[in-house]
Amino acid sequence: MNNILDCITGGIRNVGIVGHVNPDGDCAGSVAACYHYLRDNVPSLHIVPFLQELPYGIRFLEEDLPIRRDAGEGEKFDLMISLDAASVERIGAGKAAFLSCENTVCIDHHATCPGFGKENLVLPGASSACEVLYGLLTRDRIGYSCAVSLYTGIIHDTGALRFDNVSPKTVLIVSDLIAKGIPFTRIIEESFTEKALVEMKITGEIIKNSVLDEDRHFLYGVCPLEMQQRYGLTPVELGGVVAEMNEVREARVVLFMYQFEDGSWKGSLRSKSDVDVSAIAVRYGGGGHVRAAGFSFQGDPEETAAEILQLLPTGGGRK
Ligand SMILES: [Mn+2]
Repeated sequence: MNNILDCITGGIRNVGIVGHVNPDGDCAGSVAACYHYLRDNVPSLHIVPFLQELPYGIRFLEEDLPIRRDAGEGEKFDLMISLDAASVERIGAGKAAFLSCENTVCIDHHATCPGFGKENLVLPGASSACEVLYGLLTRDRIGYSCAVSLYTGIIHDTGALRFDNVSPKTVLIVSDLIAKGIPFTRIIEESFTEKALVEMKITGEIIKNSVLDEDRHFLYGVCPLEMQQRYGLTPVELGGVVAEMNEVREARVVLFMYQFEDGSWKGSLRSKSDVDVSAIAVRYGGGGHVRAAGFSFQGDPEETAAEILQLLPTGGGRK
C-alpha cells in the first residue's frame, strides 16, 4: 500500500474510519484527516468517522466531521480503516463494524501493533499515526481541513515537537502543513497548552499528593473517582495531567493512575530516561511507546505503584 487511494477500488462505496478508545489528538486527528482526504478526493464515497467523546481541547476537529459513536444495526462497510490503534482490542467507537468487515486497513506507529488489518502500514519509527497517514497521501491533494487535522495529531504525539520521536521527516511534514496556511500557533495553544482552571486545580492537588521515590527517581500520582467528582471532571479531562507530572525535575519515570466510573483504573507512564515504559505497560496488558505508554488495571493503585517501583533501576535509568 503506497497510497490510501489504492484501497478505494471499484466496488468500494461505504468506508468507515476508526481510532482507539479514549481518543487523543493523534487518534482524532488521524481519523479526521483520513475522512477529509477521502471526502475531498473521492466525493462519491460514503464515509463514516467513528470516534468516542473527544477531550475538550480537540473538539474543534468535530467541525465538519460527521462523527458517529456506533454503527447502525446490520450496517455494513466495504472498507474499514483503523488509525492509531495498537491492537484490535484497543479500537473504540465502530469496533463491531471493523470486526465484521472483510476488507480492513491498519495504519499505526506503535511498536506493539501487530498489524491486524488485511492491509497494514505500521511504522514504529514514526512520530504519530498522522505522520504514517501523511506518507499515504499525495501532497497536492491535502486540503485545509486535512492539514489542520494532521498537524494537530503530530503536535499532540510529539508534545509540540519536543519529544525524541521527532525526526527530520516529521519537521518537513509540519513545514508542508504550515505552508497550507493553517493556524499553527492557535492549534498548539487551544488544543495543547491551554487548560480550564479546574483542570489546573485538580492537577495541582494530584501533584501536591504525589509521591517521589528519590532512589529510583519515580514519581506517581493518583486520582480516584471521588476527587474527579469533587472537581466535576471525568477521566476524559485528565489526559494532560501526566505531562505536567513529567515536568518535575527529580522524576525520570512518572506514573499517573486515574479511576473510571466502573471502578477500574488507567495507568499512564512517562519516561525521561532509558527506561522503556512500554515494556512495563505490556506486563499489565497495555502498550505504547518507549517514553509514553499506558495500561488498564483493577485493584489498588498504591500496590500497582509499589510493583512498578520494583521494576525500575536504582537511579531511574540513564538520562
Ligand atoms: Mn499516536
